[in-house]
Formats: sequence, structure tokens, C-alpha cells
Amino acid sequence: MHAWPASEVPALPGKGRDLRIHDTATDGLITLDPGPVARIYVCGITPYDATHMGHAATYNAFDLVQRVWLDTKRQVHYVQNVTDVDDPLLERAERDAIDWVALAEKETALFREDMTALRMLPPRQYIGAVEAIPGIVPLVERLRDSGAAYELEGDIYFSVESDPDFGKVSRLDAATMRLLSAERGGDPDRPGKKNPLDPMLWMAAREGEPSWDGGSLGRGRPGWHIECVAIALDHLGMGFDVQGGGSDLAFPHHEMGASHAQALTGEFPMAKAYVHAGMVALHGEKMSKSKGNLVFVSKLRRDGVDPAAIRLALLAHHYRSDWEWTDQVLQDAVARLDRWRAAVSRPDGPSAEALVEEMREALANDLDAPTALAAVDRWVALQQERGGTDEGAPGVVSRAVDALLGVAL
Ligand code: 5CA
Ligand code: ZN
Repeated sequence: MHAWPASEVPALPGKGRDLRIHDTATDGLITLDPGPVARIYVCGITPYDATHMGHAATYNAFDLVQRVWLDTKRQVHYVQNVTDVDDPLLERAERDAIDWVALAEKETALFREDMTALRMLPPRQYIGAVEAIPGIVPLVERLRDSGAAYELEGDIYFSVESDPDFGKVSRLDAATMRLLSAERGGDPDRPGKKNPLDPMLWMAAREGEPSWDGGSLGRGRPGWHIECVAIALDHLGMGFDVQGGGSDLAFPHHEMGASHAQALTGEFPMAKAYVHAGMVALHGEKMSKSKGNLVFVSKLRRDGVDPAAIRLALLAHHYRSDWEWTDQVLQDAVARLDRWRAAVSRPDGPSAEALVEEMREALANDLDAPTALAAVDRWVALQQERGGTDEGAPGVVSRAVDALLGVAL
């Protein structure tokens, strides 16, 4: 499917630093050394409701990854999926008595608009689960034929025990894995499974639900994890640089994805770094479509909030921390945007060379956006207090904020 338009990324003088980022699989910071083309896969939305601040915060984190890489003069190959068929989507369509295809199309279109407004760089390939089915079926067949998967009443399950590296992405104990599996789309209590954690690769057609030709698998629809593996391997290949998503994807989604890929290729890990963003909460609880405690990007836009202020509100929090969305967070961002815009509109200011380096340093250090914002704040305050004579500086600041933070002043 089509993605959304790319906003221009201004080139900055000099060159950025290599990205050091937290990898969940090793629970440490690693310095990535991508080739001339850095490769990143970011898990996309399940389009049954509008983009909320939690989604936006997660996509903001991975947008920063790309901006750091672009600043090192690399190209970026970015792939994202849309889980346009899955239980929650079908359940919502049923609840609201609407066609599931129409629901997915509507919410995906709104997501594109939100991403465009927030100046998130678009993926080179934006692939729906449904359009990926022809690539998924042969992978499931291969897993079954090699003994890494088995059939249960027509459904095909992946056997986690076939992967010697199972557990290495999320590093959780068995009880936690079981709990999270039940919470996040798994079915640990289904009788007949070899291991309660085994995830479904292919679900045989159910009465009243959509299904597709699965060749030797029979009619059905794909499981969630194999969807992302098929799309990632098809477009990026094994050993790409970053797989990203919110922290709720570490288990089971990214763990199972790494396992599927291990069973298919004999290699681990599928991604050099597993990068996870913290959860955004509202009123003390994780913002989630299923709970309905949501602040939507599109609603704020309709209310006249500048998308650049929304973006600054996201950037004010470190991507790995869990944080709470409040009106104050937005008000602070609006005030900061006003201050910054006034500053870059003045004819001159203090030199901005050191500021650009501070921003680069902060972002290359595990995407420390709050420190980058504080550096800009300091330049703005200095300009106001003492002025400056560098006529090029406001332009440099404006371009650096745009290129590195995705905020157009
Ligand atoms: N389609 C799958 C991924 S393949 C999925 O998880 N879709 S989603 O719509 O539920 O979430 C999209 C992304 O937003 C995921 O990376 C998820 O971890 C992230 N996300 C969801 N809720 C929050 C939240 N409250 N805070 C931060 N990120 C969130
Ligand atoms: Zn995914």
C-alpha cells in the first residue's frame, strides 16, 4: 500500500555521530555500525482506531533513529507493516457493525494524515498483512515441513522449542511469558499445544471470518508474528539494524518473530538491535485502544493544536521512559514552540555551531531528545538575554531543529 509524503530533511554542516542505542536483547547500549544503507523495521498499527499519543510517541522514537542516521550521510531503508487483518480489528468491526476492510482503510488513511502532519519520515515499503499473505504461506509451509511447526485441529502452530535461542530477545521468566502471552494475543490455555507459549502461524478459516487461499495449509489467515517476519525478511533480509516498537511488543511479538526467523534461516538475531519505546499513559493507565483512555492526534489537530507542538510534547520525554500525557505537557510544548519560533525569526543570535554538536551528541546517545531540547532552550535564552551578532545562526538553529527533531519552526 502507499505510505505518506516525505518532508524535506535539511542537510546540516558537518556530520552526525553513529547511533548508540539500547538493545532489549542484551539490555545494554550498543553502537550500531550500519552500512551505507541502514535498515530498520518498525511494527505498524492495527488499524481499528485512530492514532493516539502512545502510537505517536513510539513512531517519534524511530523517526529520530532515522534522522540520526541521515545526519551521518547514510541512506535509510525503512519498512513498516499494517496489521490489516487480526482479531481486534475484526472484533471492532463486528461491534460497530461495519465492514472490517472499510474500517482498516479508514483508520490507515487517518494514520497517514497524522504521520504527515507530525513530519514522520515515511517507510520505503508500507505493507499490509493481507497483501503479504502470498509471501507468508510459503514460510509457514517451510516451518511445518522442517518440523518447527505442527498442526492442531487445522491451525498451524510454531513450536518455540524448535528454537535454541528462544527467550533471548525479551529475557523473561516462564511465568511472565505465560501471563503476557495470554494478555497479548496468545492462547496459552488451548489444550493440545506442545508448549502453552506456541504462537499461531496460520489460523484455519473460521465461519463468518475472512480467509485466503493458503496452498497446502488450506484456507485461513496468518498469525501476527509471522506477518512481520515475512515482510521484514522480504524487504530487508536477515540481520537488519533495528526492529522497533513499543515495549509491549518485546514479548511475545518480537521474541516470536526472532524465533520464526531463527527456524527459517538458522541465524539469530533477525535484528542487530531490538529497540523498545516506553508506554504513554493517560489518567494513570497505559493508553490503549482496548481500554479506550485515549488522546488522539487527529482530535488535537481538529482542535487547532499545531502538530509541531504535539511533536515537541513527545520529544520532551525520553523514548524509553513510561510517561503520562497531561494538558500541562501540551501547554509546555506550545509555549516552547512559541519561544523557539520567535527566536529563529530574529535577525541574528549567538553562534549555533556548538548547539548543533550538542544536539547531535544527545540524539546519538540513545536518542536523548530531552537533552537536545534543553540545548535549544539554552541557545534561545542566551539570544534573548545577550543577543548575538551571528546573522546565520537563527537559520542554522531552524534547520537543525527540522533535520534532527522533525519540527518545522
Ligand atoms: N500491529 C501491531 C504491531 S505489528 C501493533 O502492535 N499495533 S498497535 O496499533 O497496537 O500498536 C502500534 C505501535 O504503538 C506498537 O509499536 C505499540 O507498541 C505502540 N503503542 C501502543 N500503545 C502504546 C502506548 N500507550 N504508548 C507507547 N506506545 C504504544
Ligand atoms: Zn510487528
